[in-house]
Amino acid sequence: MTTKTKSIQNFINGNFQNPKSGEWIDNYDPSCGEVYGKIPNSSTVDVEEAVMASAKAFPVWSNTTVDERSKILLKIADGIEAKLQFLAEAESKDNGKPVSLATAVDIPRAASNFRFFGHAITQFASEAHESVGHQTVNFTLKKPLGIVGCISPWNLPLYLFTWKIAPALAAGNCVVAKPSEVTPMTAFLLGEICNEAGLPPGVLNIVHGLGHTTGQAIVQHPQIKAISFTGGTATGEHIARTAAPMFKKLSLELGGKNPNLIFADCDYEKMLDTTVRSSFANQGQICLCGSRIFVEASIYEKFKTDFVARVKALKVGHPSEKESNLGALVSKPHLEKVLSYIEDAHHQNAKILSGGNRVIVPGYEKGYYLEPSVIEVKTNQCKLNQEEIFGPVVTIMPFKTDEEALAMANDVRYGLSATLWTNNLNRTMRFSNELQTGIVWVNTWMMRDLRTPFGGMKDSGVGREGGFEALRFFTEPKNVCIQYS
Ligand code: TXE
Repeated sequence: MTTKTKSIQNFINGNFQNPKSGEWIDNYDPSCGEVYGKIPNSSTVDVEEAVMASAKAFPVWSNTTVDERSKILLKIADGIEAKLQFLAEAESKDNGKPVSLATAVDIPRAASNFRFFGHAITQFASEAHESVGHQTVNFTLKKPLGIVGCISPWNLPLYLFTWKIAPALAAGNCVVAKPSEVTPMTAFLLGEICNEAGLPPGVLNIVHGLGHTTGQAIVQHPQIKAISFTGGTATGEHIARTAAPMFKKLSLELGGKNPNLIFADCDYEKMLDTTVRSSFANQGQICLCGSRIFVEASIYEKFKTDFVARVKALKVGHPSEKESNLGALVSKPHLEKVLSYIEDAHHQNAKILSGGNRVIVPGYEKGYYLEPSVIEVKTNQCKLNQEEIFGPVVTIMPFKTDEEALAMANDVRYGLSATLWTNNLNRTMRFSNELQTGIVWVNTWMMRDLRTPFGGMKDSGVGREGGFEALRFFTEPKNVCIQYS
């Protein structure tokens, strides 16, 4: 198998197969804007087959010893690592991200997800409660849910796909999963790695297709007990509406509009380096990117000059070139969406300080390249600060007091993460308590310890992934109360 593979297939019951309808969707290479493959346009029939395969595999998989499950997950991690370069190139071609980024971050992290949950399941203990005086002891069984659905987005394809699948499998569930139709390649390649690692047929089934058909079929299937979803907030709302009346467990990781709060007492150079990354890593297509930058007034002009100079030095280029800091955006519709926000900036009394234009990369003229863009806004209440753009676009504006900074940080519908740059301990503690976000980074960004709870407040979603939180989500706690005499 090579990254030049034209058609990818569904992975059901350990086999690769075409969609029953015989319908296919074009798969684009964002670096050149051309179709380079076909993916199954799966229907309810394919999803049904995947559910049947899962149902058949579940009794054995859920009773497999923790040691055995752990061993298989660790082998999958090894398999991903053994194909690091191959997978990184495939991810880059499918998504437009620099190969260097996929090699350093996406693929190693996908392996870490399997390795982490392979170990975590061996430590997933349950509590016992002795009721003294009643001669009873309670303990909690943690049963796998059965068949679960995992639906992932296009920005960090294999990274987020495995972030859901690994804990689901570790906990003894069987999985019907759908990667984004925009970036399906590495999920397809994972099937072979799972077979090589000895994952029994039917334990993981990967069905490709569109959200409103294939994804919808997964969400509404009565035998699928839980949905773990990462994607847009509007899609999350729709999924919640479908799944709630069926009383499915739901974990929704949705959009973000994260504040990056910069105080004059911070370590300036470290802040500047990290802020360039937290603004534009992965072309700004990470739900954790700090897209609203608020800077204390006393250093605002200096920051503006230094930041813009650093951003102008970033190189946008073909994802395979080592010097490219930014590759292509994921798709034409997404590029157009991001551009529409930039074009609208002048209606909002905002000023483009840097970037704002498409980049034409010689030899790849139809690729979806965009300059990293910095926009100065006058108010937090503008569209640029209130809506998730999800591209290489950040806004900057000054603030005078801690109270003003905190109020603006929280004045948005989203609540995923916040970054705080300060060396003041009292401010750190006050903001950590008051910021309405699921994650607060202080003097760092995107340092991920996989044991920590990951997720957002407000319209950024419900539930937490990561560590034992994920294993709790993918299990049903059952209390057993025994009275003795
Ligand atoms: O995501 P969708 P889109 C944000 C970002 C972006 C916007 C829209 O702002 O511009 O969302 O992106 C599947 N039932 N994020 O439209 O549609 C779909 O096939 C079941 C933030 O590309 O939410 C894909 O697998 N599934 C985000 C997945 O949902 C459905 C990352 C995500 O796609 C479905 C991506 C349905 N009815 C975008 N409809 C983050 N939080 O990191 C779609 N899907």
